[in-house]
Amino acid sequence: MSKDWPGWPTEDAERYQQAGWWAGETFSAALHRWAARRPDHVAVVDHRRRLTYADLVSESEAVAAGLAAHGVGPGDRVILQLPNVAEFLTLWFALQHLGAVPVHAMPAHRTAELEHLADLADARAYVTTDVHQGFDHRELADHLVAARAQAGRALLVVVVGEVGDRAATGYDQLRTADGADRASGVRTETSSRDLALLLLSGGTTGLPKLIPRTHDDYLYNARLSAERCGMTPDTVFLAALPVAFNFSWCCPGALGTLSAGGTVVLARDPSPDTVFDLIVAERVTSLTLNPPLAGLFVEEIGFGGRDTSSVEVVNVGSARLPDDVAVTVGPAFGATLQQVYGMAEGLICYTHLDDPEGLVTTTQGVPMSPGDEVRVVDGEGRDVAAGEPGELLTRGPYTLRGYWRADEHNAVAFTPDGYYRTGDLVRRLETGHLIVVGRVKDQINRGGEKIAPAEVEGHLVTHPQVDVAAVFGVPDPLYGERVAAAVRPVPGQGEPDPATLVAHLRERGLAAYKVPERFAVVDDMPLTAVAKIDKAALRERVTRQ
Ligand code: J2J
Repeated sequence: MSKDWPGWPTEDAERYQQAGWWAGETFSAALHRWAARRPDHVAVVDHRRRLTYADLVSESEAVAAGLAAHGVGPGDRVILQLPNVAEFLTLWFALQHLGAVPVHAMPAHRTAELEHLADLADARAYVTTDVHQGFDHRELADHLVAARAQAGRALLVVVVGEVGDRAATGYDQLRTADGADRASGVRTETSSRDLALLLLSGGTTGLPKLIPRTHDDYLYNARLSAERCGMTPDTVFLAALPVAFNFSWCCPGALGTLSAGGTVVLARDPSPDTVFDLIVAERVTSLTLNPPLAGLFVEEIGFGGRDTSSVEVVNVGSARLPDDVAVTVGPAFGATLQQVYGMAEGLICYTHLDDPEGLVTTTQGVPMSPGDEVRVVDGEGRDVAAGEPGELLTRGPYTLRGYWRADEHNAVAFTPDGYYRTGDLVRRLETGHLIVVGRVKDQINRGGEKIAPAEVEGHLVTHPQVDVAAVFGVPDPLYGERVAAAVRPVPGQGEPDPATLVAHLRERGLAAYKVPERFAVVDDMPLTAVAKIDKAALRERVTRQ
Protein backbone atom coordinates (compact mmCIF):
# COMPACT_ATOMS: atom_id res chain seq x y z
CA MET A 1 0.00 0.00 0.00
CA SER A 2 1.28 3.43 -0.88
CA LYS A 3 2.10 5.83 1.94
CA ASP A 4 0.70 8.67 -0.16
CA TRP A 5 -2.86 7.47 0.36
CA PRO A 6 -4.58 4.79 2.37
CA GLY A 7 -6.08 2.10 0.15
CA TRP A 8 -8.71 -0.49 1.04
CA PRO A 9 -7.90 -3.07 3.73
CA THR A 10 -6.75 -6.38 2.17
CA GLU A 11 -9.85 -8.33 3.18
CA ASP A 12 -12.16 -5.77 1.52
CA ALA A 13 -10.00 -5.66 -1.60
CA GLU A 14 -10.15 -9.45 -1.87
CA ARG A 15 -13.92 -9.38 -1.43
CA TYR A 16 -14.34 -6.73 -4.13
CA GLN A 17 -12.21 -8.77 -6.47
CA GLN A 18 -13.99 -12.03 -5.74
CA ALA A 19 -17.36 -10.40 -6.34
CA GLY A 20 -16.10 -9.41 -9.79
CA TRP A 21 -16.46 -5.71 -9.01
CA TRP A 22 -12.73 -5.19 -9.37
CA ALA A 23 -11.91 -6.82 -12.69
CA GLY A 24 -8.11 -6.70 -12.53
CA GLU A 25 -7.77 -4.57 -15.65
CA THR A 26 -5.95 -1.27 -16.23
CA PHE A 27 -7.34 1.63 -18.29
CA SER A 28 -4.70 1.06 -20.96
CA ALA A 29 -5.74 -2.59 -21.37
CA ALA A 30 -9.42 -1.61 -21.25
CA LEU A 31 -9.05 0.89 -24.08
CA HIS A 32 -7.37 -1.74 -26.26
CA ARG A 33 -10.16 -4.20 -25.49
CA TRP A 34 -12.90 -1.65 -26.21
CA ALA A 35 -11.24 -0.69 -29.48
CA ALA A 36 -10.87 -4.31 -30.61
CA ARG A 37 -14.67 -4.74 -30.56
CA ARG A 38 -15.43 -2.11 -33.21
CA PRO A 39 -12.24 -0.33 -34.26
CA ASP A 40 -13.96 1.76 -36.93
CA HIS A 41 -16.80 3.00 -34.76
CA VAL A 42 -16.56 6.68 -33.82
CA ALA A 43 -15.31 7.05 -30.24
CA VAL A 44 -14.97 10.82 -29.86
CA VAL A 45 -16.33 13.89 -31.64
CA ASP A 46 -15.41 17.47 -30.88
CA HIS A 47 -15.92 20.72 -32.80
CA ARG A 48 -12.94 19.94 -35.06
CA ARG A 49 -12.34 16.21 -35.15
CA ARG A 50 -13.88 12.75 -35.20
CA LEU A 51 -11.75 9.90 -33.86
CA THR A 52 -12.60 6.23 -34.23
CA TYR A 53 -11.68 3.75 -31.52
CA ALA A 54 -8.65 2.74 -33.62
CA ASP A 55 -7.65 6.41 -33.93
CA LEU A 56 -8.00 6.87 -30.18
CA VAL A 57 -5.64 3.94 -29.58
CA SER A 58 -3.03 4.98 -32.12
CA GLU A 59 -3.04 8.67 -31.26
CA SER A 60 -2.90 8.03 -27.51
CA GLU A 61 0.02 5.64 -28.06
CA ALA A 62 1.86 8.18 -30.17
CA VAL A 63 1.32 10.85 -27.52
CA ALA A 64 2.49 8.41 -24.84
CA ALA A 65 5.73 7.96 -26.76
CA GLY A 66 6.14 11.71 -27.06
CA LEU A 67 5.56 12.19 -23.34
CA ALA A 68 7.98 9.39 -22.51
CA ALA A 69 10.62 11.10 -24.68
CA HIS A 70 10.13 14.16 -22.47
CA GLY A 71 10.70 12.11 -19.35
CA VAL A 72 7.15 11.39 -18.21
CA GLY A 73 6.99 7.91 -16.71
CA PRO A 74 5.15 5.56 -14.36
CA GLY A 75 3.68 7.22 -11.28
CA ASP A 76 4.33 10.78 -12.49
CA ARG A 77 1.50 13.19 -11.77
CA VAL A 78 0.42 15.33 -14.71
CA ILE A 79 -2.08 18.17 -14.33
CA LEU A 80 -4.60 18.09 -17.13
CA GLN A 81 -6.40 21.40 -17.67
CA LEU A 82 -8.27 21.27 -20.93
CA PRO A 83 -11.68 22.30 -22.17
CA ASN A 84 -13.89 19.76 -23.96
CA VAL A 85 -11.59 18.73 -26.81
CA ALA A 86 -10.68 15.29 -28.18
CA GLU A 87 -7.15 15.74 -26.86
CA PHE A 88 -8.49 15.43 -23.32
CA LEU A 89 -9.11 11.78 -24.16
CA THR A 90 -5.96 11.08 -26.18
CA LEU A 91 -3.77 12.63 -23.47
CA TRP A 92 -5.65 10.95 -20.64
CA PHE A 93 -5.18 7.53 -22.23
CA ALA A 94 -1.58 8.37 -23.19
CA LEU A 95 -0.89 8.90 -19.48
CA GLN A 96 -2.63 5.60 -18.74
CA HIS A 97 -0.40 3.77 -21.25
CA LEU A 98 2.61 5.15 -19.38
CA GLY A 99 1.31 4.36 -15.91
CA ALA A 100 1.35 8.11 -15.24
CA VAL A 101 -1.42 9.81 -13.28
CA PRO A 102 -3.69 12.54 -14.69
CA VAL A 103 -4.71 15.17 -12.14
CA HIS A 104 -8.05 16.68 -13.16
CA ALA A 105 -8.06 20.48 -12.98
CA MET A 106 -11.17 22.39 -14.05
CA PRO A 107 -10.96 24.79 -17.01
CA ALA A 108 -12.06 27.65 -14.70
CA HIS A 109 -9.17 27.17 -12.28
CA ARG A 110 -6.52 29.84 -12.14
CA THR A 111 -3.13 30.29 -10.46
CA ALA A 112 -4.43 30.02 -6.89
CA GLU A 113 -5.87 26.56 -7.52
CA LEU A 114 -3.17 25.34 -9.91
CA GLU A 115 -0.22 26.36 -7.76
CA HIS A 116 -1.76 24.48 -4.89
CA LEU A 117 -2.47 21.46 -7.10
CA ALA A 118 1.03 21.39 -8.58
CA ASP A 119 2.49 21.55 -5.12
CA LEU A 120 0.22 18.97 -3.52
CA ALA A 121 0.55 16.50 -6.38
CA ASP A 122 4.24 17.34 -6.88
CA ALA A 123 3.36 17.55 -10.57
CA ARG A 124 5.85 16.56 -13.27
CA ALA A 125 3.93 18.24 -16.08
CA TYR A 126 1.09 20.64 -16.84
CA VAL A 127 -1.03 20.06 -19.93
CA THR A 128 -3.16 22.97 -21.03
CA THR A 129 -4.57 24.92 -23.93
CA ASP A 130 -3.56 28.21 -25.58
CA VAL A 131 -6.45 30.65 -25.19
CA HIS A 132 -9.79 29.53 -23.83
CA GLN A 133 -12.74 31.88 -23.29
CA GLY A 134 -10.47 34.89 -23.56
CA PHE A 135 -7.93 33.65 -21.03
CA ASP A 136 -4.35 32.85 -22.04
CA HIS A 137 -3.42 29.62 -20.27
CA ARG A 138 0.17 29.89 -21.46
CA GLU A 139 0.67 32.82 -19.11
CA LEU A 140 -0.68 30.72 -16.32
CA ALA A 141 1.82 28.03 -17.35
CA ASP A 142 4.71 30.54 -17.13
CA HIS A 143 3.59 31.43 -13.66
CA LEU A 144 3.43 27.80 -12.59
CA VAL A 145 6.84 26.99 -14.04
CA ALA A 146 8.32 29.88 -12.05
CA ALA A 147 6.55 28.79 -8.86
CA ARG A 148 7.76 25.21 -9.29
CA ALA A 149 11.29 26.39 -10.03
CA GLN A 150 11.31 28.21 -6.70
CA ALA A 151 10.51 24.89 -5.07
CA GLY A 152 13.41 23.36 -7.00
CA ARG A 153 11.16 21.43 -9.38
CA ALA A 154 11.02 21.39 -13.17
CA LEU A 155 7.59 21.42 -14.79
CA LEU A 156 7.07 20.23 -18.36
CA VAL A 157 4.42 22.31 -20.14
CA VAL A 158 2.38 20.84 -22.98
CA VAL A 159 0.08 23.13 -24.97
CA VAL A 160 -2.81 21.88 -27.08
CA GLY A 161 -2.90 24.67 -29.66
CA GLU A 162 -0.45 27.47 -30.43
CA VAL A 163 2.71 27.30 -28.36
CA GLY A 164 3.83 30.78 -29.44
CA ASP A 165 7.37 31.72 -28.48
CA ARG A 166 7.28 29.89 -25.20
CA ALA A 167 9.47 27.10 -23.84
CA ALA A 168 6.61 24.65 -24.04
CA THR A 169 5.94 21.51 -26.08
CA GLY A 170 3.13 21.55 -28.60
CA TYR A 171 0.68 18.67 -28.72
CA ASP A 172 1.48 18.04 -32.36
CA GLN A 173 5.16 17.68 -31.54
CA LEU A 174 4.30 15.01 -29.00
CA ARG A 175 2.16 12.95 -31.28
CA THR A 176 4.64 12.77 -34.16
CA ALA A 177 7.02 10.46 -32.29
CA ASP A 178 8.17 7.64 -34.61
CA GLY A 179 7.27 3.95 -34.35
CA ALA A 180 10.36 2.83 -32.41
CA ASP A 181 9.79 5.42 -29.74
CA ARG A 182 6.17 4.47 -29.67
CA ALA A 183 6.94 0.89 -28.63
CA SER A 184 9.19 2.06 -25.81
CA GLY A 185 6.63 4.57 -24.62
CA VAL A 186 3.89 2.13 -23.74
CA ARG A 187 3.16 -1.10 -21.87
CA THR A 188 4.39 -0.48 -18.36
CA GLU A 189 3.91 -2.95 -15.55
CA THR A 190 0.98 -1.08 -14.07
CA SER A 191 -1.22 -3.04 -11.66
CA SER A 192 -4.99 -2.62 -11.63
CA ARG A 193 -4.69 -1.75 -7.93
CA ASP A 194 -2.42 1.22 -8.70
CA LEU A 195 -3.40 4.85 -8.71
CA ALA A 196 -5.02 5.73 -12.07
CA LEU A 197 -6.00 9.36 -11.54
CA LEU A 198 -6.40 12.10 -8.95
CA LEU A 199 -9.69 14.01 -8.77
CA LEU A 200 -10.16 17.30 -7.03
CA SER A 201 -12.46 17.34 -4.02
CA GLY A 202 -15.04 20.11 -3.60
CA GLY A 203 -13.38 20.74 -0.27
CA THR A 204 -14.56 22.14 3.02
CA THR A 205 -11.38 22.84 4.93
CA GLY A 206 -9.10 25.45 3.44
CA LEU A 207 -7.51 24.18 0.26
CA PRO A 208 -8.87 21.45 -2.02
CA LYS A 209 -7.84 17.84 -1.45
CA LEU A 210 -6.92 15.22 -4.01
CA ILE A 211 -8.93 12.04 -4.36
CA PRO A 212 -7.00 8.92 -5.31
CA ARG A 213 -8.84 6.61 -7.72
CA THR A 214 -7.43 3.26 -8.86
CA HIS A 215 -7.87 1.38 -12.14
CA ASP A 216 -9.98 -1.28 -10.43
CA ASP A 217 -12.30 1.09 -8.64
CA TYR A 218 -12.71 3.69 -11.39
CA LEU A 219 -13.25 1.13 -14.14
CA TYR A 220 -15.95 -0.43 -11.98
CA ASN A 221 -17.45 3.06 -11.55
CA ALA A 222 -17.52 3.50 -15.36
CA ARG A 223 -18.83 0.04 -16.20
CA LEU A 224 -21.56 -0.08 -13.59
CA SER A 225 -22.67 3.51 -14.32
CA ALA A 226 -23.01 2.63 -18.01
CA GLU A 227 -25.15 -0.35 -17.06
CA ARG A 228 -27.38 1.64 -14.69
CA CYS A 229 -27.86 4.31 -17.37
CA GLY A 230 -28.75 1.76 -20.06
CA MET A 231 -25.76 2.54 -22.29
CA THR A 232 -25.12 0.34 -25.34
CA PRO A 233 -22.86 0.51 -28.42
CA ASP A 234 -25.58 2.73 -29.95
CA THR A 235 -25.27 5.32 -27.20
CA VAL A 236 -24.25 8.81 -28.28
CA PHE A 237 -23.35 10.67 -25.11
CA LEU A 238 -23.09 14.45 -25.05
CA ALA A 239 -20.81 16.13 -22.51
CA ALA A 240 -22.10 19.67 -22.00
CA LEU A 241 -20.22 20.29 -18.73
CA PRO A 242 -16.40 20.05 -18.62
CA VAL A 243 -15.27 16.42 -19.02
CA ALA A 244 -12.73 16.95 -16.24
CA PHE A 245 -15.71 16.78 -13.86
CA ASN A 246 -16.19 13.28 -12.45
CA PHE A 247 -19.88 13.43 -13.40
CA SER A 248 -19.17 14.06 -17.11
CA TRP A 249 -16.12 11.83 -17.17
CA CYS A 250 -17.26 8.63 -15.50
CA CYS A 251 -20.83 8.76 -14.12
CA PRO A 252 -21.62 7.51 -16.74
CA GLY A 253 -19.87 10.19 -18.78
CA ALA A 254 -17.18 9.66 -21.37
CA LEU A 255 -15.62 6.57 -19.78
CA GLY A 256 -18.98 4.88 -19.21
CA THR A 257 -19.82 5.49 -22.87
CA LEU A 258 -16.52 4.05 -24.10
CA SER A 259 -16.91 1.01 -21.84
CA ALA A 260 -20.28 0.39 -23.52
CA GLY A 261 -18.79 0.90 -27.00
CA GLY A 262 -20.67 4.13 -27.72
CA THR A 263 -19.72 7.58 -29.01
CA VAL A 264 -18.69 10.58 -26.90
CA VAL A 265 -19.65 14.03 -28.22
CA LEU A 266 -17.89 16.99 -26.61
CA ALA A 267 -19.70 20.34 -26.51
CA ARG A 268 -17.20 23.19 -26.45
CA ASP A 269 -19.60 25.23 -24.33
CA PRO A 270 -22.95 24.52 -22.65
CA SER A 271 -24.95 27.22 -24.46
CA PRO A 272 -28.36 26.13 -25.79
CA ASP A 273 -27.31 26.77 -29.41
CA THR A 274 -24.20 24.60 -29.16
CA VAL A 275 -25.95 21.82 -27.27
CA PHE A 276 -29.16 21.64 -29.33
CA ASP A 277 -27.24 21.80 -32.62
CA LEU A 278 -25.08 18.87 -31.50
CA ILE A 279 -28.10 16.89 -30.34
CA VAL A 280 -29.53 17.11 -33.85
CA ALA A 281 -26.27 16.73 -35.79
CA GLU A 282 -25.02 13.70 -33.84
CA ARG A 283 -28.38 12.17 -32.89
CA VAL A 284 -27.45 12.35 -29.19
CA THR A 285 -29.15 9.74 -27.00
CA SER A 286 -27.86 10.64 -23.55
CA LEU A 287 -26.68 13.76 -21.77
CA THR A 288 -25.55 14.97 -18.39
CA LEU A 289 -26.68 18.30 -16.93
CA ASN A 290 -26.58 20.26 -13.68
CA PRO A 291 -29.89 21.68 -12.35
CA PRO A 292 -29.45 25.25 -13.73
CA LEU A 293 -28.76 23.89 -17.24
CA ALA A 294 -31.66 21.45 -16.99
CA GLY A 295 -34.00 24.35 -16.11
CA LEU A 296 -32.60 26.54 -18.87
CA PHE A 297 -32.92 23.82 -21.52
CA VAL A 298 -36.48 22.95 -20.52
CA GLU A 299 -37.35 26.62 -20.97
CA GLU A 300 -35.53 26.75 -24.30
CA ILE A 301 -37.40 23.68 -25.59
CA GLY A 302 -40.62 25.41 -24.52
CA PHE A 303 -39.89 28.26 -26.96
CA GLY A 304 -40.22 25.70 -29.77
CA GLY A 305 -38.12 24.70 -32.76
CA ARG A 306 -35.74 22.40 -30.87
CA ASP A 307 -35.56 18.76 -31.95
CA THR A 308 -34.69 16.39 -29.11
CA SER A 309 -36.28 13.28 -30.63
CA SER A 310 -33.04 11.26 -30.45
CA VAL A 311 -32.62 11.80 -26.69
CA GLU A 312 -33.46 8.81 -24.48
CA VAL A 313 -31.96 9.62 -21.07
CA VAL A 314 -31.22 12.93 -19.37
CA ASN A 315 -29.01 12.66 -16.29
CA VAL A 316 -29.24 15.54 -13.85
CA GLY A 317 -27.10 15.87 -10.73
CA SER A 318 -24.35 17.70 -8.83
CA ALA A 319 -26.82 19.85 -6.91
CA ARG A 320 -30.38 19.34 -5.72
CA LEU A 321 -32.79 19.36 -8.65
CA PRO A 322 -35.93 21.12 -7.37
CA ASP A 323 -38.91 18.77 -7.55
CA ASP A 324 -40.93 21.28 -9.60
CA VAL A 325 -38.18 21.42 -12.24
CA ALA A 326 -37.71 17.64 -12.11
CA VAL A 327 -41.28 17.00 -13.31
CA THR A 328 -40.67 19.11 -16.43
CA VAL A 329 -37.44 17.49 -17.67
CA GLY A 330 -38.75 14.18 -19.04
CA PRO A 331 -41.78 15.66 -20.84
CA ALA A 332 -39.74 18.53 -22.35
CA PHE A 333 -37.02 16.31 -23.80
CA GLY A 334 -39.39 13.42 -24.56
CA ALA A 335 -36.93 11.27 -22.62
CA THR A 336 -36.39 9.58 -19.25
CA LEU A 337 -35.07 11.76 -16.45
CA GLN A 338 -32.48 9.98 -14.35
CA GLN A 339 -31.30 11.79 -11.23
CA VAL A 340 -27.71 11.37 -10.14
CA TYR A 341 -26.34 12.06 -6.69
CA GLY A 342 -22.64 11.50 -6.61
CA MET A 343 -19.31 12.70 -5.39
CA ALA A 344 -15.78 12.60 -6.72
CA GLU A 345 -14.89 10.71 -3.53
CA GLY A 346 -16.80 7.70 -4.88
CA LEU A 347 -20.44 6.86 -4.09
CA ILE A 348 -22.81 7.36 -7.00
CA CYS A 349 -26.60 7.02 -6.77
CA TYR A 350 -28.98 6.79 -9.72
CA THR A 351 -32.72 6.60 -9.95
CA HIS A 352 -33.59 3.44 -11.91
CA LEU A 353 -34.73 3.89 -15.50
CA ASP A 354 -37.94 1.99 -14.68
CA ASP A 355 -38.64 3.66 -11.32
CA PRO A 356 -42.15 5.09 -10.91
CA GLU A 357 -42.39 8.77 -11.87
CA GLY A 358 -42.94 9.78 -8.23
CA LEU A 359 -39.52 8.45 -7.20
CA VAL A 360 -37.68 9.80 -10.25
CA THR A 361 -38.86 13.36 -9.69
CA THR A 362 -38.42 13.55 -5.91
CA THR A 363 -35.40 11.40 -5.03
CA GLN A 364 -31.73 11.39 -5.95
CA GLY A 365 -31.54 7.66 -6.52
CA VAL A 366 -30.16 4.49 -4.98
CA PRO A 367 -26.47 3.65 -4.45
CA MET A 368 -25.48 1.92 -7.69
CA SER A 369 -23.49 -1.03 -6.34
CA PRO A 370 -24.54 -3.93 -4.12
CA GLY A 371 -21.14 -3.32 -2.50
CA ASP A 372 -22.05 0.21 -1.39
CA GLU A 373 -22.57 0.37 2.37
CA VAL A 374 -24.50 3.40 3.54
CA ARG A 375 -25.51 4.60 6.98
CA VAL A 376 -27.63 7.62 7.88
CA VAL A 377 -26.63 8.87 11.32
CA ASP A 378 -27.44 11.58 13.84
CA GLY A 379 -24.96 13.99 15.45
CA GLU A 380 -23.77 11.24 17.81
CA GLY A 381 -23.16 8.76 15.01
CA ARG A 382 -26.26 6.65 15.79
CA ASP A 383 -28.33 5.26 12.91
CA VAL A 384 -31.62 7.12 12.47
CA ALA A 385 -34.92 5.46 11.53
CA ALA A 386 -35.84 5.05 7.84
CA GLY A 387 -37.16 8.31 6.43
CA GLU A 388 -35.51 10.46 9.12
CA PRO A 389 -32.83 12.96 8.12
CA GLY A 390 -29.20 12.33 9.07
CA GLU A 391 -25.67 12.54 7.75
CA LEU A 392 -24.82 10.02 5.06
CA LEU A 393 -21.77 7.84 5.72
CA THR A 394 -20.53 5.46 3.05
CA ARG A 395 -17.86 2.95 2.12
CA GLY A 396 -17.57 0.51 -0.74
CA PRO A 397 -15.68 -0.78 -3.76
CA TYR A 398 -15.22 2.61 -5.42
CA THR A 399 -15.26 5.02 -2.46
CA LEU A 400 -11.91 6.26 -1.20
CA ARG A 401 -10.56 5.33 2.23
CA GLY A 402 -8.45 8.48 2.47
CA TYR A 403 -7.34 11.55 0.54
CA TRP A 404 -3.91 11.91 -1.04
CA ARG A 405 -1.21 13.05 1.41
CA ALA A 406 -3.71 14.24 4.00
CA ASP A 407 -3.23 12.10 7.12
CA GLU A 408 -4.50 14.71 9.51
CA HIS A 409 -7.65 15.44 7.52
CA ASN A 410 -8.23 11.72 6.94
CA ALA A 411 -8.43 11.17 10.68
CA VAL A 412 -11.60 13.31 10.82
CA ALA A 413 -13.07 12.81 7.34
CA PHE A 414 -13.56 9.05 7.90
CA THR A 415 -14.94 6.96 10.73
CA PRO A 416 -12.48 4.57 12.37
CA ASP A 417 -14.09 1.71 10.41
CA GLY A 418 -13.52 3.42 7.07
CA TYR A 419 -16.79 5.15 6.27
CA TYR A 420 -16.46 8.45 4.40
CA ARG A 421 -18.39 11.25 6.11
CA THR A 422 -20.13 12.85 3.12
CA GLY A 423 -21.32 15.93 5.04
CA ASP A 424 -24.65 15.56 3.22
CA LEU A 425 -27.95 15.35 5.07
CA VAL A 426 -30.22 12.77 3.49
CA ARG A 427 -33.40 10.87 4.12
CA ARG A 428 -33.43 7.20 3.12
CA LEU A 429 -36.76 5.75 2.05
CA GLU A 430 -37.76 2.12 2.58
CA THR A 431 -37.01 1.54 -1.11
CA GLY A 432 -33.39 2.60 -0.53
CA HIS A 433 -33.85 5.83 -2.46
CA LEU A 434 -32.06 8.82 -0.97
CA ILE A 435 -33.37 12.37 -0.81
CA VAL A 436 -30.75 15.05 -0.26
CA VAL A 437 -32.24 17.49 2.24
CA GLY A 438 -29.25 19.63 3.22
CA ARG A 439 -25.70 19.37 4.45
CA VAL A 440 -23.63 19.61 7.57
CA LYS A 441 -20.36 20.38 5.79
CA ASP A 442 -19.24 23.98 5.31
CA GLN A 443 -19.48 24.05 1.53
CA ILE A 444 -21.37 26.17 -0.99
CA ASN A 445 -22.97 24.47 -3.99
CA ARG A 446 -23.47 27.04 -6.73
CA GLY A 447 -25.54 25.11 -9.25
CA GLY A 448 -23.14 22.16 -9.01
CA GLU A 449 -19.91 24.09 -8.53
CA LYS A 450 -18.49 23.50 -5.08
CA ILE A 451 -16.85 26.27 -3.08
CA ALA A 452 -15.03 25.81 0.22
CA PRO A 453 -15.72 28.97 2.25
CA ALA A 454 -12.45 28.65 4.18
CA GLU A 455 -10.46 28.85 0.94
CA VAL A 456 -12.11 32.13 -0.10
CA GLU A 457 -11.89 33.52 3.44
CA GLY A 458 -8.14 32.84 3.40
CA HIS A 459 -7.78 35.01 0.31
CA LEU A 460 -10.06 37.78 1.57
CA VAL A 461 -8.09 38.35 4.78
CA THR A 462 -4.94 39.02 2.76
CA HIS A 463 -6.51 42.35 1.75
CA PRO A 464 -5.08 45.14 3.94
CA GLN A 465 -8.52 46.49 4.82
CA VAL A 466 -10.00 43.13 5.86
CA ASP A 467 -9.65 41.96 9.41
CA VAL A 468 -12.10 39.04 9.49
CA ALA A 469 -14.01 37.42 6.62
CA ALA A 470 -16.90 34.96 6.53
CA VAL A 471 -18.03 33.33 3.29
CA PHE A 472 -21.37 31.55 2.98
CA GLY A 473 -24.13 30.69 0.51
CA VAL A 474 -27.29 32.71 -0.01
CA PRO A 475 -30.39 31.22 -1.66
CA ASP A 476 -30.78 31.85 -5.39
CA PRO A 477 -33.61 30.82 -7.71
CA LEU A 478 -31.29 29.86 -10.60
CA TYR A 479 -28.19 28.43 -8.94
CA GLY A 480 -29.73 27.18 -5.70
CA GLU A 481 -27.06 29.19 -3.93
CA ARG A 482 -24.68 32.02 -4.67
CA VAL A 483 -21.52 33.00 -2.85
CA ALA A 484 -21.69 35.86 -0.34
CA ALA A 485 -19.11 37.34 2.01
CA ALA A 486 -19.22 39.42 5.15
CA VAL A 487 -16.07 41.30 6.10
CA ARG A 488 -15.04 43.18 9.22
CA PRO A 489 -12.68 46.04 8.36
CA VAL A 490 -9.29 46.59 9.96
CA PRO A 491 -9.85 49.51 12.37
CA GLY A 492 -8.65 52.82 10.96
CA GLN A 493 -8.17 51.50 7.40
CA GLY A 494 -11.55 52.56 6.03
CA GLU A 495 -14.34 50.39 4.63
CA PRO A 496 -13.29 47.98 1.88
CA ASP A 497 -15.24 48.48 -1.31
CA PRO A 498 -16.74 45.28 -2.87
CA ALA A 499 -15.28 46.06 -6.30
CA THR A 500 -11.81 46.33 -4.76
CA LEU A 501 -12.25 43.02 -2.97
CA VAL A 502 -13.39 41.31 -6.17
CA ALA A 503 -10.36 42.70 -8.00
CA HIS A 504 -8.12 41.53 -5.17
CA LEU A 505 -9.44 37.98 -5.37
CA ARG A 506 -9.07 37.87 -9.15
CA GLU A 507 -5.52 39.20 -8.85
CA ARG A 508 -4.69 36.42 -6.46
CA GLY A 509 -5.73 34.00 -9.19
CA LEU A 510 -8.92 32.64 -7.67
CA ALA A 511 -11.34 30.94 -10.07
CA ALA A 512 -14.19 33.29 -11.01
CA TYR A 513 -16.98 31.00 -9.77
CA LYS A 514 -15.61 31.21 -6.21
CA VAL A 515 -15.60 35.02 -6.07
CA PRO A 516 -18.44 36.30 -3.85
CA GLU A 517 -21.27 38.01 -5.70
CA ARG A 518 -22.62 39.77 -2.63
CA PHE A 519 -20.77 41.56 0.16
CA ALA A 520 -21.67 42.97 3.53
CA VAL A 521 -19.39 45.07 5.68
CA VAL A 522 -20.04 44.45 9.38
CA ASP A 523 -18.65 46.04 12.52
CA ASP A 524 -19.05 42.84 14.46
CA MET A 525 -19.35 39.26 13.35
CA PRO A 526 -22.37 37.60 14.98
CA LEU A 527 -21.26 34.57 17.00
CA THR A 528 -22.95 31.28 17.85
CA ALA A 529 -23.22 29.87 21.37
CA VAL A 530 -19.87 28.10 20.85
CA ALA A 531 -18.24 31.36 19.68
CA LYS A 532 -18.04 30.43 15.99
CA ILE A 533 -19.07 32.97 13.35
CA ASP A 534 -22.82 32.64 12.94
CA LYS A 535 -23.15 32.22 9.18
CA ALA A 536 -26.91 31.57 9.42
CA ALA A 537 -27.37 35.02 10.96
CA LEU A 538 -25.14 36.59 8.30
CA ARG A 539 -27.06 34.79 5.55
CA GLU A 540 -30.29 36.22 6.88
CA ARG A 541 -28.81 39.69 7.08
CA VAL A 542 -27.49 39.60 3.50
CA THR A 543 -30.70 38.06 2.15
CA ARG A 544 -32.72 40.88 3.74
CA GLN A 545 -30.39 43.59 2.37
C1 J2J B 1 -27.95 17.28 -4.15
N1 J2J B 1 -26.64 17.43 -3.93
C2 J2J B 1 -25.81 16.80 -4.78
C3 J2J B 1 -27.68 15.90 -6.04
C4 J2J B 1 -24.11 15.97 -5.85
C5 J2J B 1 -22.16 12.63 -10.31
C6 J2J B 1 -22.98 13.59 -9.84
C7 J2J B 1 -22.49 14.61 -9.05
C8 J2J B 1 -21.15 14.67 -8.73
C9 J2J B 1 -20.64 15.78 -7.88
C10 J2J B 1 -20.32 13.69 -9.20
C11 J2J B 1 -26.26 16.02 -5.86
N2 J2J B 1 -28.46 16.56 -5.16
N3 J2J B 1 -28.21 15.19 -7.04
O1 J2J B 1 -19.00 13.68 -8.92
O2 J2J B 1 -20.02 11.76 -10.47
C12 J2J B 1 -23.56 17.44 -3.89
C13 J2J B 1 -23.41 16.69 -2.57
C14 J2J B 1 -22.14 15.87 -2.79
C15 J2J B 1 -21.31 16.84 -3.59
C16 J2J B 1 -20.22 16.18 -4.41
C17 J2J B 1 -20.84 12.67 -10.00
N4 J2J B 1 -25.19 15.52 -6.50
N5 J2J B 1 -24.46 16.74 -4.82
O3 J2J B 1 -21.30 16.77 -7.72
O4 J2J B 1 -17.50 15.93 -5.85
O5 J2J B 1 -23.21 17.64 -1.55
O6 J2J B 1 -19.42 15.62 -7.31
O7 J2J B 1 -21.51 15.48 -1.59
O8 J2J B 1 -18.37 17.89 -7.21
O9 J2J B 1 -22.26 17.48 -4.46
O10 J2J B 1 -19.64 17.11 -5.26
P1 J2J B 1 -18.63 16.67 -6.43
